[in-house]
Amino acid sequence: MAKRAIITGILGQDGPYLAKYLLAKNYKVYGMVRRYSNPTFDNLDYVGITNKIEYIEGDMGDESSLMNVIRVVRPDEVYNLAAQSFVGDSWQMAKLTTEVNAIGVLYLLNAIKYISPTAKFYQASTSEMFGLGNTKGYQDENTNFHPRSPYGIAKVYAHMMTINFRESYGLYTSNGILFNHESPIRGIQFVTRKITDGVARIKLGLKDKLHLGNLDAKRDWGFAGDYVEAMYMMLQQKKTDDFVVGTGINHSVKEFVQLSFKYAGIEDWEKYIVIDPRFKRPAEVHELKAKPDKAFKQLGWKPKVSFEELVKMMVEADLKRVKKLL
Ligand code: NAP
Ligand code: F7E
Repeated sequence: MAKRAIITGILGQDGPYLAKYLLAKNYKVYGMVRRYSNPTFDNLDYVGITNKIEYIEGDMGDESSLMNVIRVVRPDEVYNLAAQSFVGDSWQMAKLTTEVNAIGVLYLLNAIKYISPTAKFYQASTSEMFGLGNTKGYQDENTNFHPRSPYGIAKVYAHMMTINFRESYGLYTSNGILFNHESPIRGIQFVTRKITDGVARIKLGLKDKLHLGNLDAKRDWGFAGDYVEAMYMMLQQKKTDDFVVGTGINHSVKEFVQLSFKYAGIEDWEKYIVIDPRFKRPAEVHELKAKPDKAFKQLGWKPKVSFEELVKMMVEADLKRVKKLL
């Protein structure tokens, strides 16, 4: 019989890539969606699987809806990707971010514990939990957490609760501590998509300037399509565990900007950039760089798409998309 997987956050960036990966492995994939007035399936359309998913309603803020999802699906695997995932908004929406990203995970773990205790659980943890954590120039599974945003703080709660359900009740629960991963279907607020969309609009004459915040921040950026493979691999291990997933190489926002303009054929990029305090954060995470040795060794996972290939892929996709608007 086909294995059954539930993906929460199916309409976001990672959900469609993971669903496509699991469908290729013959899983029956259920996608949890919250109630919408006007749902958009654009990201699933982009990867070409909109009609291959079974949709089920549920909201991370509503415990009984999560109980119902687990009761109806009786999953073998649960991938919890749902979140208020934009760090920048989490100061203005700290309570909502906590309810969805922290308490929602407790609800989901409880639903699994009571209804489907043999289901394996993947939690989307994040490098934002490290924040200013002790660093030797990189972060790995032993690095301290010192989150800098309500987003990061809520994710630490969910991370620890995921470990606690493993230790207290013997559930198969695993945290993937993923560093930034991007793609042509990345949300438009995140800096990479904001840049590649902005560059495409500038190139095609629809925009004059690109307003950005801190250009010196450094991130370890990889391709989302590669990272969902690590999520799957974590749930296939004999022993449940937590893993850092990243490329091990970081770049500044400025480097991302320069390269994006270069791929669009624009050399004098500086004249298009406006440094805008509205996009600076109350507390910044200045630099993140993964040391993903454990994932490389234990999971046998490796990223395939380089930083340069990622930027090129995103610029080309946005040029194509923006051309259709002309
Ligand atoms: P994303 O594009 O923002 O997708 C998140 C999804 O969660 C959206 O589809 C959203 O639904 C859904 N959601 C939000 N609130 C919800 C609620 N109350 N109930 C049910 N669903 C809700 O995020 P992503 O980039 O795919 O990331 C996936 C997960 O990995 C997130 O948990 C994120 O925090 C974590 N993460 C991401 C990265 C990264 O670099 N991408 C790195 C580390 C960890 P709507 O479509 O309705 O808004
Ligand atoms: O910012 C700087 C900003 O919003 C990256 C989420 O997926 O990855 C993501 O969080 C950096 C920050 O991603 C702008 O200050 C400069 O230093 O693209 P971002 P993030 O905050 O790293 C982690 C791993 C997650 O878990 C999250 O869910 O870029 N930056 N200027 C800017 N950022 C934005 N958004 N907009 C700017 O104009």
